[in-house]
Amino acid sequence: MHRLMLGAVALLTGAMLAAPGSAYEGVDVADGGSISGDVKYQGDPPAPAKIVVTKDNEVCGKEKTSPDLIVGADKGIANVVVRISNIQKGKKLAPATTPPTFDQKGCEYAPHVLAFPAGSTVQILNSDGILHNVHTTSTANPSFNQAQPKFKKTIEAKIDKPEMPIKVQCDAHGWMHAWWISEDHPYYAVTDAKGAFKIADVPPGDYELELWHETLGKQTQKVSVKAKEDAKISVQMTKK
Ligand SMILES: [Cu+2]
Repeated sequence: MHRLMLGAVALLTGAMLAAPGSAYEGVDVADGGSISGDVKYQGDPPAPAKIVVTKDNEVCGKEKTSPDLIVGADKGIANVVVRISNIQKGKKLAPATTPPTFDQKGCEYAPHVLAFPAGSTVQILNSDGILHNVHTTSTANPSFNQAQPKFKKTIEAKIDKPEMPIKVQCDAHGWMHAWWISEDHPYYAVTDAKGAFKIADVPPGDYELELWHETLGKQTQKVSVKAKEDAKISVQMTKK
């Protein structure tokens, strides 16, 4: 290829990488604040859905509680992804010190929502000793589809690009599903069993928080973070 053309291609590639919204810049954050709080169900939550198990009962049991909406005793909602949706600059997106782990146990995926930095290699375990399968529906990343027979204790899935949510399903057990969240910045959390979350080391500023739940959908909330202070957020979500 002509030298001039190569130069033009390099320029074009550089311009594409610098497109707005795609470039997150890692910097030192000395005076960061935090965002913490909880996500609660507004109104009376529906009774958890039950799933009748018709296969591999000796390992999977006879009945499962659907993981698609888990509301605790105080109405805290588990498995809500809470993330800053408009941050351009902040602490570096460091690779996880221990790789994200995703298990298949009692014919359920654990955790149900797994968030990790893009570029991570997910360690997929099979604690059950029966055949499972991990099948993702992806758009930004290649779809991953691999059976995991009992003799194969760990398989790996490298997720290079940011993408959320990535649905994960087991083709052998129709009720088994989960979500992977691949992030291009480190400001995200997944609510615990009480609906609580915390996001730390946020540079002072005004942000938009995005909350996503698989059956309750998406909503946003503005938040102001001050240096070395905790911004408390309480959000309610409900079925639409
Ligand atoms: Cu399975």
